[in-house]
Order: sequence, then C-alpha cells, then structure tokens
Amino acid sequence: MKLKNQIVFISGANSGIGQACAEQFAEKGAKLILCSRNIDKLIKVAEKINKKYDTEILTYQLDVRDRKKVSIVINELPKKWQKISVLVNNAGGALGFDKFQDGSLDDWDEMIDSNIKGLLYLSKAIVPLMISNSKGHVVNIGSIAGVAAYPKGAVYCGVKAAAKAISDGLRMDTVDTPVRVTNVQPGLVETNFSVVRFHGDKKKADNVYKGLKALTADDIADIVLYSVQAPDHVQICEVTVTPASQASGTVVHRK
Ligand code: 8X3
Repeated sequence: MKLKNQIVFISGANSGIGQACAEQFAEKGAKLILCSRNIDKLIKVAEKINKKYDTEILTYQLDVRDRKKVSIVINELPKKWQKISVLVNNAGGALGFDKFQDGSLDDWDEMIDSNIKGLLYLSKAIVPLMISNSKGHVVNIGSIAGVAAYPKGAVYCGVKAAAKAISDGLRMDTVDTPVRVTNVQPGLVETNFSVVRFHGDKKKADNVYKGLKALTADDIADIVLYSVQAPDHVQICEVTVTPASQASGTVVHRK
C-alpha cells in the first residue's frame, strides 16, 4: 500500500511502539487518527509530529476498553476521515509479573480488557469501513508471549495468544476482501512496557533490559510499515522479532 494521504488509526499512540508508528506513518505522508487514555501526552506527540511532517492529525482521548466510546468515536468521525486504510491495534500491555497463584485479579481484568476487548472493539468498528472502502490492513501488536507461555506471565501470555488467534480468525473471515491482517510478535523492546508491568518500579524494569541490546520502538514500527507497504498481493501474516541475543520468551543471553 502506498501511504501518501492514507488514513491510519493507531491506538496507544502517546508513547512507545504506537508513537514510533505514528511518526513513521507521518513521514510517509499518511494522515493520522491517534488515540490514547492520556490525552495531554498524546496532544504533545501530535504537535511534535505535525510540526515535523505537516501531517493532518485527529486526536482522541479513548480508553479502548470502553466499547460505547469506541463506537461513538468511529461512528462520529468526520466523513473524510472514515476511509481508514490502516488500523494499528497497539494499546494494551502487561500488568504484574507474578506466579499465577499470586496474581492480581485487577491486573488480569485490565490486561484482558485492554489487550483483547480493546483490539476487538476497534477492529469490529473499523474493519467494516475497510471492507466497504475496498482497502485495509489491520496490524495487531502481539508478542512473543503469545507464541509460548513463560513463567509468571500466564495471563499476559494468554492475552497475546488471543491476539494471535484473533488475527488468524480475522484473516480467514476477510480472505475474500482486500483486507490484510498482520500480527507482529516482538520480544524485548525497551519502552515503558516494563515500568507499567512492574507498576512503576523503574529498577525492576531496567533489569529486564540489562546486559543486552533490546529492540527499540522504531525497530517494531519499521516492521509495521514494511508489512503495510508490501505490494497488495502480499500478506505478511505474522512476524516474530527478538533482539539478536533473545531466542524465546525465556532464553536470553546477557553480557
Ligand atoms: C513483550 C515482550 O518478552 O516481555 O510483549 O513478553 S515479553
């Protein structure tokens, strides 16, 4: 897909992988609809991108767990913004790193609601627009956690396994339409992911990336853009990507 003037919707765009995707799509001349829970940060990100690339951007304060608000935002988009060509389901993440028996039900509810329901609500609202516009690409930000479970990650691994299964099912159900579906499954990416996972404990978060060269948000955005810009007859179904010194969710070489 050529990205000039295409409309790209990105959830969780106020930082990390979502923000990197927003910047890279803007660089290619796409128009952006950005949403996140933290609107102040999102507006700053949008202003920075707009200044650099002179791109048209709509911003929405949106908690993707709120199905009513998701449908209101999408249904009430100005007409010319309804032709969304690309949806990047990036909102979500991990909360807690505990043995199953010690896990927090609040963390579990939030992970299930944002990673699974949020992805479903946005896709359900936007995919029909893509089908009627005869153009579309859904990119889900999954995780290596969805490829195989690891200790103290049962629920996070479960929600990312769901992202993979939903991506596969959606790809099947839209096979007779121009909509393509890609699930990107990163390993260790250094963003605020681990700070959130450890409920703000920066020291614990830093340890996750100690002794290795982690992936960056831009590395993941590169893959998202590569998948979307592939020729129309090419569908990259899934990409698993790790730092060179990571071989699985649990096998990591640290210096
Ligand atoms: C983030 C990567 O390795 O913490 O999804 O599961 S990992």
